[in-house]
Parts: sequence; structure tokens; C-alpha cells
Amino acid sequence: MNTTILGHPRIGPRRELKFATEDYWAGRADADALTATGAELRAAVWTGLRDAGLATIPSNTFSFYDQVLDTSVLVDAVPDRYRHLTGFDRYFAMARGVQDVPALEMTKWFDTNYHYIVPELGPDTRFRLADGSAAKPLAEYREAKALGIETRPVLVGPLTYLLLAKPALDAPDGFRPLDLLDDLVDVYAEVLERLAGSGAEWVQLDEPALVADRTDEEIAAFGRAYARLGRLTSRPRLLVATYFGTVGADALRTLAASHVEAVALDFVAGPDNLDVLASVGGLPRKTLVAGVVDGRNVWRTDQRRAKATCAALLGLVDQVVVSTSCSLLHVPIDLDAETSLDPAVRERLAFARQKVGEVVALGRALSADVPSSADAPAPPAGVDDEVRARLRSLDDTARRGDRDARFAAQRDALGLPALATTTIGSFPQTPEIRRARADHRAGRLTGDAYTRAMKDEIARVIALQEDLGLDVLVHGEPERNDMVQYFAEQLDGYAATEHGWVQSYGSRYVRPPILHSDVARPRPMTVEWATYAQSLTDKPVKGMLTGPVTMLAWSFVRDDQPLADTARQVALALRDEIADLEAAGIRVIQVDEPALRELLPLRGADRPAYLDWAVGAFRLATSGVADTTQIHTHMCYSEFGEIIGAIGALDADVTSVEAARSHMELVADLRAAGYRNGIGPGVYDIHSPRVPAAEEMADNLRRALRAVEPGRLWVNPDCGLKTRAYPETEASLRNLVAAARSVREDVGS
Ligand code: THG
Ligand code: ZN
Repeated sequence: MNTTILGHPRIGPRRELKFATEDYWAGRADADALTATGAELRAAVWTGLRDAGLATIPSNTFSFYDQVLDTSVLVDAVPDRYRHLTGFDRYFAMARGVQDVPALEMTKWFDTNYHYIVPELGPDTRFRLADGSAAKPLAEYREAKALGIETRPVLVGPLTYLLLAKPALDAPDGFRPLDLLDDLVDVYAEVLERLAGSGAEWVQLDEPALVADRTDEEIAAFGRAYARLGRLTSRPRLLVATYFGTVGADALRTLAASHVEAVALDFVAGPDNLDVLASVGGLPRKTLVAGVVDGRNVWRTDQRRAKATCAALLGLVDQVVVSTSCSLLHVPIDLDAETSLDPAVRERLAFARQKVGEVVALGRALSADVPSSADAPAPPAGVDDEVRARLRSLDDTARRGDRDARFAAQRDALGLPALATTTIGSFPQTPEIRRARADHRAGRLTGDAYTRAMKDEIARVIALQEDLGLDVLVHGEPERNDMVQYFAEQLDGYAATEHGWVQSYGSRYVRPPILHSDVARPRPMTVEWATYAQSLTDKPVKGMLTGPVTMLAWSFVRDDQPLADTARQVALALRDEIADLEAAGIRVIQVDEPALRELLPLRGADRPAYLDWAVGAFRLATSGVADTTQIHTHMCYSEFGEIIGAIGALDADVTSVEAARSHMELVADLRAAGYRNGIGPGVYDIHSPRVPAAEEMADNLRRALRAVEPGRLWVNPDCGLKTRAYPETEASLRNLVAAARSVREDVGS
């Protein structure tokens, strides 16, 4: 083995997996059809990798939903509530729920935009190899073999699996999933023995948990697990793969001392891996799988640098294998599918297929010591001197007045009641709206007709909100697809792809825009829609923008300068947009940062520097306005614990957060962390179609009022309404307004 990749996208070049899965869910196709699509997609990947000349090919990187869910099914970690179901029905019920059976939780996979299904474990969990010799990794290994392709099955490693799990609701206090490690390793041992029996030469165990901070106890447990697996008499050779950062020295020492034959390190997200490797005395007699081709960003590899890294490694290990830094799951499949990219940008890019080519070329160049044809450096990013000059002269990012001065100014200017009601920004996207956008994009609808359709929708949404009695209105965002894509399309320095889909979760994919050059705003982006909406009502209409951190987190971002510098460029564009909105009479402006938590570094030591620039960028964007202009922000998808201090530092006048499912605890937490501005804890969960009663929401508000004064408490759902339908949205908002009014009366009396 001298070239490999750690994993490959499974969605298919034209999103075949999405459509097949959704057809199955909708009853348009049966299980056999879905199974057949899966087999076709796997075969296409394996043969593609073989034909590209890759020496060692991974298998079991396919999944119908998620590889962590697959692992739960593999080891029979299936909560009782799904046990009456079988096959795909059980599998998808665990992922998405069915009528009365809620799904398992879903959460972000490390610091990526991929989401995995969280295992739910308790002391009663009895791991076993659920399907025996028909288990997925075994079946896929044999399936590839039948095509004449030897593969290296990939498994989520036992340590990472347990560290990503959560205790079942009924687990006793103090139960930790990691307590189950010995039992779990027994099942892994059986899988390895069976794979060896089928002829597998190598197995890859993914342990990305090793690049985050780990306790001595966790490292000791890790050592025991791999000592046990290493001692198995009949097993394939073992590759332990780490990625997304720098492995801890203690973990690497443990691996060095184990019987594991190979270790993968990420030299893109973890450039310090070279130092750590040297500090532990290398990995004598082991193979190092060197992740030198970036598996989660779209830039072409600097071949000279990659070769230099591999050369530096040769003294520290027995053998070097060229690889991607992580699975290619996180990048689009094929740059050749893109027909309208600017050639100067395209020349700098590599998607999954091109990255496999880079790995192969690097492998050849290293073994033959010949220069590879792609050695020429990629062209540089576009530079905008004006943006750079402006940023150099802009470093004061404080609002003019302090929070109390602003509070008073906004109270007088906006005349809002205590417990003011609002929504997060988007209203349901009806099929008609989606069709109008698609028709416009395809040229079937003229610009004028499109604008008319959007304005009609905005007028409808404004009238509805007036009727509901909301205090601060929104235009509803009918013109937007994905919030990041929408702004990226209007900013210089960003490019969009046609087919660059990447799995976000299950059958839901995103098409991240590519931030390739200095960012600038050629013209206002949202002012026309916002002012139109404001012209229809006397109530304040919120201007709606996406914050700089989220604009980076959900894009592929240039790696030739610090993220902090790129964030300031995006922030400057937003600052200009905010100034234009303010000048056009928009008095409340919301800058969403749902991904603030997502980019938080995996290691605690790196977090303060990140939060510093993330907060700085938000403040740069929002600090130019008058005290009378109210800045809102919104955050979701988060455990806020680790960023709670930063939320205050953003210094938004009002922050709305997901809180319905945590019973408003967040309000007290925020106050305890020193937060004193306005706060809108989501009073109902929009992720379900259930219509909450007014009394339920009023209870939430009363609970919140224990920690915040009425004048600073806002009343809103916990996220945008884009994915909901109108009937439940109207009913829920009507109850929300009733709840606010009734609690307002209590407070007034
Ligand atoms: N935008 C982006 N990233 C995100 C979110 C987002 N990451 C976190 C979270 N939200 C992920 N959630 C989703 C939710 C829905 C969809 C994708 C990610 C989705 N995708 C459509 C699909 O696959 O059918 C395609 C959408 C489109 O046409 O653009 O529904 O909001 N960037
Ligand atoms: Zn949200």
C-alpha cells in the first residue's frame, strides 16, 4: 500500500442516493430498489478508485444514512423502542423517528457540517454482532471482492464511538458510555476475526476523538482496547486513523507501543503532527498514512509541500503511504461536472475525484522521485486593495453608546412593549415560492415576474404578521434558498457550484459556496426586499443578514490566509449592508450566527483565539449603527456552554437562541455569564409540526422571567420557520402572541 484515501462520498455524482432514499421513504420505491442503488453506487466508487490507480481502496464508507448509525446497528446498540421494527424500517426509524417513536438525537460530527446519529447507551446495552456474517462491513468487503477489488473496511473506532454516544434517558446518574468499552471491544474483535476469515488484509479504525482533549483515563482505556485488538491471533492488519487535528502525544505514544500496524495522521488540519511524531520518537516498524491532501476543503494540493512533508516523515516511520487528511465525504465529487466556474478559480480547485488523482500522482512521484506534472503552484487569490485599505483603518468595533444608553434610545425610538414578539426570519417556503425561484434561475420566469412573485409573497407575510399581532415583523425571506448561498451569490470573491453537493445529514445536502478571493460587496444585497416590506407596515421590519462566522463555516474557504482575516472582509461587506439598511429606514437588523459554535476548535487551548476573532468580526459588522438602531442576533444547533461568554461579547442588543427543549435554562445561564442585553429564548420548538398551547409558552416565559426583566425579554420561536407548513405556523404564532399578552398583563399588574 503506498496510496489510499480514508473515505469517499457516497451520495453519487447526481445525488442518486438522496433520490433513492426519499423515494423509498415516500413509498415510491421498495427496499430492493434502494438496496440496488446502494450496490450500484458502491461499485461505481470502488471501480473508479481502482481505475484511478489508487493502491488501497476503502470499503464500508458507504452508508444509507450515517456511519455512526451503521455502527450502532452493527453492534446491536438498538434502543428497545425500535426493536419491533426490522431492516430499513428499523434503521430509518432510528434516524428519523416514526409516528410515536422519536428518532435518536443528531449532532455535529466534530467541527464539520456533517451530522451523525447519536448512539443512546445504558448499563443494559448488550453489544453483539447483530447480523453475524451478513454484517455490513463483511458484506461490503465480499461485495467488492466479488468485483475483483480488494478493500480495506473502515469502522468507526470503539473509543470514538463511545465518546460520541450519550447515556440513555433512563440510565442511572454517573453512567458513562465509555464504561462499556470492554464489551464493545469484544464485538470489534469478532468483526476483525470474521473479516480476516473473509480474507481482509487491512481494516481501518477511525479514532478522530484522539485529536480533541482527552483525559488520562480515556487514553488508558484507549490503550487497553487496542492492546486487546492488537493481540488477536487471527485479524487483519490494523490502521488507526486520526483526523481533523493534531493527535495528543500520549495517544500517539500509546499507538507506538501497540501492535497496530499503521497510523493515519492529518497533516492539513494538524500541521503540528510532525512535531508530535518526532517528540514521541516516531513510529518505528509502523506504516504512517500521511494525510497530505486536504480531505475537507476544495483546494488543489501544493505538491511540493506535500512531498516535503512525506520526505520529512520517512525518517520517523518504517513506511509512508500518501493519503487524504480525512474522508472525502466532506467535499463535492467531481470538478469536471462544473461547467460555469471562472477558469482562474477552477485552476485552484480539486474535488474528490481530482484529489484521488493528486494522491496517486504524489505516490508515483515519491516512489520514482520524479516531479509530478501538477507541480506548478496554483494561481493566487484575487486581491481587493480597497477592501484591504479600509480594513487596515478600521479597528474600533465598539458601539457608540453603552448597553443602557442603547436600551433607552431604542425603547424611545421603537416604542415596543415588554415581552415584544417576533420571529426568527424565514416563513414557510411554499411549493409555489420554490417553483418561482427555480423558474427564475432556469430563465423560465423574467426578472420582473420573479420580483412581482416575491413581493406578493412578502405582502402576504406582512399582512399575516399584522393580523397575528406580532410586534417586530420580518419579510419572510422567500427569495432565499440557503442563507449562506444567497449572500455568497451576491458577494465578489465567492463562487457557486452547480453540482457541488455535500451530505449534511441523511438525505439532506448542502452546496457550500467557494470563498476564493478577497470579499467585497459590489452593491446592496437585501435593501430592496427589506424596504419594500417596511413600506407595507408601521411596525418595525427586521433586516436579515448572515454573520461572518457562519458565512465561513458553511463555505469552502481559502486557506492562504488566516480565517480571521477572511472573516473581517466578510464583516466589512456586512457593515456596509447594515449602513445601507439603516439609511433606508430599517430600524432593527438581525445578524444570524447559527454556526458560531460549529467552528469552535476541538482543543480548549485554541478556543480563546478563535472566539476573539469570531466576536471581533461580528462587532466589526454591527458596530457602525446609531444607538437607536437595534441589532439582533440568532443562534441555534448548539450546546452553548462553551461559547456563552462570547455571546455576551458580541454585544448584540437582542439575542434569540434555541431554548425550548432545555426549558429556558439558557436564560439563567446567560445571565450568570454576565449577559445583560435583550434575550429571546425560543418558546417553542419549530423542528416538529406540533402546535404548542399558549399556556405552555406562557409557562416558559414565566420561567424565563425569573432570570431577566420583562423589558429585556423577547418572545419568539426557537428558529426560522422555513421548513414548516403554514397551518401549524399560523396556529403556533397565534398562541405565541396570546402567551406574550397574558404574561405581559401579569407583569403589568
Ligand atoms: N445551511 C448550511 N449549512 C447548514 C444549515 C443550513 N448546516 C447546519 C444545518 N443548517 C443543516 N441542516 C440542513 C437542513 C436542510 C438542508 C440541508 C442542511 C436541505 N437541503 C436540501 C436538500 O438536500 O434537499 C437542498 C437545499 C437547496 O436546494 O439548497 O434541505 O441551513 N449551508
Ligand atoms: Zn435557528
